[in-house]
Amino acid sequence: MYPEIVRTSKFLSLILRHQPGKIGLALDQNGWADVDELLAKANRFGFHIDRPFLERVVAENDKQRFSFDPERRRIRANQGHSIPVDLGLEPTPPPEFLFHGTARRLLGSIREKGLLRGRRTHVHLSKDEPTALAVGKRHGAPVILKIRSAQMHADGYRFMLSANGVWLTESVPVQYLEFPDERGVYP
Ligand code: HQG
Repeated sequence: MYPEIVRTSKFLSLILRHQPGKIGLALDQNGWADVDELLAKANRFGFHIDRPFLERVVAENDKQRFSFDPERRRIRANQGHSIPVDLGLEPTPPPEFLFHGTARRLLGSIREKGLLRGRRTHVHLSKDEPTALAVGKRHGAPVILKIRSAQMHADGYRFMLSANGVWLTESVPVQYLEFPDERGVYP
């Protein structure tokens, strides 16, 4: 993404996922912010965005992190929230396996506790290994865990698919995780 789009995408992620109050904004219970209000408050805060540029940030976003409502009057983040919002996503049966990219140094804790959502509302899972690898690299030397998601679903765990293709669940107990050996092969 063009650097100014990256910078604005990061700012919008902060405001629309974590800290709307930083610019005096409030999200509704479904995570929506009024576009005119967002633009006015961002500008007053000193972060300059106009409507055409916002349209570009949404359209050209590498991960399609944001959506407009059908009238294009409101905007929200598609996933990644730490504040509780109801995205209205239907529980959806996942594929047989999903993947989670993380850092090697976190494996001890993950082996003990499974995957926990931390400060976000959900654990985020990827549909393929390349995507999981990119997520894991954000945290350090990466490792990809394989999740027996169909088995989890059969055992009563709920999964949801975000508007931008990220799988969300509340936690992944350790018995559904497969850890790769040193060659990256799963047992
Ligand atoms: C780890 C990005 C220790 C977990 C990505 C991860 C994603 C544990 C970190 C989205 C643990 C949380 C989310 C345990 C989990 N002990 N560590 N028991 N359980 N962890 O950033 O999944 O670019 O909150 O493995 O692409 O890395 O922002 O979650 O390493 O879709 O749009 O705790 O954020 O998208 O880190 O990333 P994060 P994530 P955006």
